[in-house]
Amino acid sequence: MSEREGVDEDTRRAVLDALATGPATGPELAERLGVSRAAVWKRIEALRDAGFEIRGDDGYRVTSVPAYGAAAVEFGLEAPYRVEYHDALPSTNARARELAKAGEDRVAVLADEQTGGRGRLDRGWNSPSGGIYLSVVLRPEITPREAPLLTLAAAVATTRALREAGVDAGIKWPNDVLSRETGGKLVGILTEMEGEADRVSWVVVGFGVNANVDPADLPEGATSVRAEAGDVDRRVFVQRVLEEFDALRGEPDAILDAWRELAITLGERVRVETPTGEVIGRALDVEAPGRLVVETDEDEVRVHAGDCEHLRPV
Ligand code: BT5
Repeated sequence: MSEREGVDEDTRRAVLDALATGPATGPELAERLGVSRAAVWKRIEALRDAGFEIRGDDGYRVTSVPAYGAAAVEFGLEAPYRVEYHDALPSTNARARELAKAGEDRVAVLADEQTGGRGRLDRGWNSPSGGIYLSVVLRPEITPREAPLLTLAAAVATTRALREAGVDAGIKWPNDVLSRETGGKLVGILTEMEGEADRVSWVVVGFGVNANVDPADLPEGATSVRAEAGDVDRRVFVQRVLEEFDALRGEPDAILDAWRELAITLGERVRVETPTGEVIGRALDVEAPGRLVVETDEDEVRVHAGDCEHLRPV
């Protein structure tokens, strides 16, 4: 069950945002937000129930934030997303698709674990408790062709958050984030959408981050933040991902520049399995909306989608 049921959504978020900026008394909050004192009090009590410690002697002041959860991630979040949290879900992307089909926008679905996590091409995604499973619902004004840029932006946002957490992460085209130390996969991104030829109706961008989990619970070739740099504060990590992702959205040039800077694929010899065959050569560049430019023995080839493997130089 989500934490928001039965509570007025605007008041809920407004009280959280007001508390994040500093202490305020009940009457001050009521006046600033244009609601009754009873509504403010009800909201404060609901936050306490959700695990916040809020002192009330000299104006309400947050003295402790719960480790994880919807309100915990929304508290101090500098990006316009409502957060929905579940202890367990089959797949946060599946839940996000439901919300998208119901017309929602700018929702971030989070789960502590997934029981039916999905990768691309219907592959599975191991999702033990302690990882980060995050799916963002958006209704951007873009064409379906431009949607891969969002996947690149998601990879950039996660890589930045990982580096802030002390992990030496880099991006492998198109959407894997790996450890540059061990080569293990830390993050997978799955973008799904619905729309017509010229207009996207909604996009769901799903992030799977091997955060505070043991590599023994992951497939071979995977690593985790815990193994590379020690446990991370998932609340802060999710906030940073959402903030970086939101800042990049709608800035195609900034996305591509940032992607190039964080990529480990450019300059490498690669083998890319595409739907129409295999391409082997040197990865030269990435172009909008996410094509990889590969220099083969004969030609320069532009690859739209596929699985990419880095080869040793010959
Ligand atoms: C991906 O697929 O890398 C995209 C994964 C997206 C997962 C997120 S979690 C939140 C949201 N909800 C979902 O249901 N999905 C999204 P792909 O490139 O196809 O990689 C899948 C392959 O990676 C699998 O076939 C395994 O070999 C391997 N794999 C599975 N779980 C993994 C893990 N936790 N870490 C690293 N590799 C894994």
